[in-house]
Order: sequence, then structure tokens, then C-alpha cells
Amino acid sequence: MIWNVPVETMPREDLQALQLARLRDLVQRLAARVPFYREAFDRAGVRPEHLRSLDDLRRLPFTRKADLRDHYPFGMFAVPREQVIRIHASSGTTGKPTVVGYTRGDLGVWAEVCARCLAASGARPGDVFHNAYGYGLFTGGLGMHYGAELMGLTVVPASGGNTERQLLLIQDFAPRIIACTPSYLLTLAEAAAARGLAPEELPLRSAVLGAEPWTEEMRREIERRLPLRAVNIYGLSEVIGPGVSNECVEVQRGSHVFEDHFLVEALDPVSLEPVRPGEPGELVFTTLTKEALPVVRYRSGDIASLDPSPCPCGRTHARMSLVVGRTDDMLVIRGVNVFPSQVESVVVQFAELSPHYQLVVTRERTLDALEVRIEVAPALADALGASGAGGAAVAALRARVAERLRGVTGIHVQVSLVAPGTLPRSEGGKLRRVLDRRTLA
Ligand code: DLL
Repeated sequence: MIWNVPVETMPREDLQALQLARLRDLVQRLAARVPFYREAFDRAGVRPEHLRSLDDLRRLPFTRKADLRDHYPFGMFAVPREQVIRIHASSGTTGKPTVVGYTRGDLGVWAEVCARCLAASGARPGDVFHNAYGYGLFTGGLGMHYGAELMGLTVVPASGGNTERQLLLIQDFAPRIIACTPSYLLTLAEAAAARGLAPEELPLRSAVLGAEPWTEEMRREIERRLPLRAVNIYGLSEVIGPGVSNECVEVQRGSHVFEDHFLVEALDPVSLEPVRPGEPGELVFTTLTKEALPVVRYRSGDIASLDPSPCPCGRTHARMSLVVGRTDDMLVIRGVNVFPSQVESVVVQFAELSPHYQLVVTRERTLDALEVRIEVAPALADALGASGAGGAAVAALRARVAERLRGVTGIHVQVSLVAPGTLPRSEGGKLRRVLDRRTLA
């Protein structure tokens, strides 16, 4: 089902005319209301009337995550704070979150694009919908929630965690649609199997999966284990949250970017020149209709390819491939963004620790796990003992570090304290501090 037929199947020429008009309006609004953009447009020597075709987009400056951070918390808002009726936030590199805001109009657009996602994933008004994305500052839970209500689904706001209870709700309420991270769906599938439930006994027919990278191999594994269609949903807080793009369940080849609201480019991350359709590039987004926190040419750091060719489903909006990687060192663990620099900021605060550390990301069964290995300071070498386990003092230190890391990253981190001199050192080039042992397949 297509939620908004006139818009989602609009001829590309009309779509592009709409985009250009909205882009001009956006630049006008930002120049008038956001000092950061006024100065950036001045430096680039560009004014709304210079935008004569969509190619002129390339005259506009980029926005980076650091720009939002530098104006923490509300300095990038394009409306008075009183008109911002919702705040969300995602973790950033310094421990300060990236704050995003929504006007009433923004929440309406967000619900609309999330309704498009649910419809594209196979939901129909009247279906029961199990929403296992986290509710709270994370955009996943509430974003999908409002889209589902707009569509007229029966929403079960399960949020994350408590797998046994989630299974019970799924059995009793019989949802046809579930939304969660791909790794969490596998956890649910394992838990169901452990309870002796046959896959056919689960009522789910579509899963709207995203917030973390996954692969075609993972999709095959999920669809092999469960009798449902696994559909990709993509989004990022800085652009809106979930609802930037979604696959159509009929084709499952590329996620339609809702281009009437989000202008997308795929650029070579080094030259910043556009890559050809089908070639991977960094996705760069311009929000055409956002009111509270519009962004111009926001560098997502996500690498994917774009395909503007018509889709058999009838939608005309370009499709993006699954995300194949990131340009920076941000780790997405259980849907939470974690940066090695956040870990570093904690490690260096402890006199008992040396500044030598390593992040090891694994997939325990189906859930991502982060282990942080840290060398103790030389004075503590003896306290570790031959086994490396140490006594009560070392255990207490480990617990304090884990607690602090949890505070900064928002996720549970396993801390391993190791003897001085045992972790890799830089040999002149970049030191790889992250060992990502997740096999996505
Ligand atoms: O993860 C929004 C979201 C919620 C999307 C629920 C989909 C479903 P952030 O917390 O700001 O927002 O994280 C955004 O997560 O830049 C990607 O690196 C990654 N990401 C999100 N969706 C996908 C996906 C939400 N389908 C960051 N595939 C993005 C791969 C994804 N990576």
C-alpha cells in the first residue's frame, strides 16, 4: 500500500520543481533566522535568488555534526524555543548529546513520513503494531509511534528490553507488524525458539528494521528464521529520526528517500563531488520542510548508493542501498551511537588507569556488546595479580569505570583491566583502537 499516492508517485520533474521551490524558501528562512547559516551563506556568497536549478544546491555550504554540537543545545533552532514542542537527542562525540527539536508542523511531517514507511513495509490501517524501538530521547520509539497512530494502527508501545514480556505481548496481541533493530529481532526469534514456539506460531508478517547497519545476508537469515518480510527503515536524528527512507515490501531493493521533504546527495567523501548513480558515496541531506531545526547539506557520514530509476512498486522517489559503512569512527551498538572518543574521555579521568585502551565490539548471540580493554597504571600492575583478575580493589575500580562509561555512552560496557604494555601501540600511523568483530552475516 502507498500511503500518499500523489506525492510518492509524483513524476520526477514535478518532484524536482517542488524541491527547488522548497529549497529557496528554506534558504530564505535560514538566512533570516539562524546566525550560523546567515554567516555560512554570506561566506559562500549565495542568496536564495541564486538558486535557479537544483544543481545550484552545490553552491550551498555543508553542515556537520560538530556544527550542531557547537551550538548546543538550542543555537541552531530556526524558530523561537517556545514553538519547539518536542526535543530528542542522540549521543555525540563529547558526551554532550546532539539535540534536535520539532515544531507542531515538524511532528506532522514526521508522522506522515513514518506512516509512509509503515505502509511501504506492509502495514494496513487496523493492523496491530508492536513497536520495540526505544521510547525516550531516542527518536525511534516516538517517531514510529506517531506515524502508526496517524495510519490508524493499534499501537503496542513496547519500547526496548524485557524480551520475555515482549514475546508474551506478541503472542497475546497478535501484531502483524513489528519495528525494532535487526539484532533485536534475532534476539526475539531466539527467545521464541527457546520457549519451544514454532516460527509459524508467531503472528508477525513484516518487520521494519533499522537504526543500525545490517546486510542482505542478515535479511536472509532473519527471513529464514521467521515467516515474515524484513524491510529496511533508515533515518537519523539530525534530519528527522526514522522516516527518511524505507524499502517497499514488494521489491525490497533499496529504500525510497522521501524526497519531497529530504533532498539527498551521494558524494565522494574526500573530493565532495557527486558519485554516479549506483556508486557508494556519503549521503548528504537537506531538509526541505523542517521548521525547528532545518539542516542544509548535512553530512550523515553514512555510505550508500542512490538509484533514481523507477521502481516496480510505482514510487518515483529515489532509492538508497543499505548503508555499507561510515566515514567516521562512530560505532552503532544496539542502535546507540558510541564514539571511541567518549571512551577516551572517561579513561583519562582515572589516575589508576593508563591512557591505553581498545574497544572490542562483538555480537554475543545476536546482540552487540562492547568490551573496553584498558591498561592499568604501572603502580597497579601488581594488584592485577597473575590471573589479571585482581582483588577487591581492582573489582571496585572496574565497576566504577563501567559505571562512568555507561553514563557517557548510555550503554552497558564490559570493562577489562589489563597489564601495562599489553595493548597495541601506534607504529607511526593511525592506531586502530576499535576491533569490530561483529560478523553481520
Ligand atoms: O537511529 C533513527 C532511526 C530510528 C532510524 C529507528 C531507523 C529506525 P540516530 O540515533 O540519530 O537515529 O542514528 C542515526 O544510525 O546515521 C546510521 O549510521 C544509523 N542507521 C540508522 N538507520 C540505519 C539503517 C536513528 N537502516 C545513525 N541502516 C545513522 C544502517 C542505520 N544504519
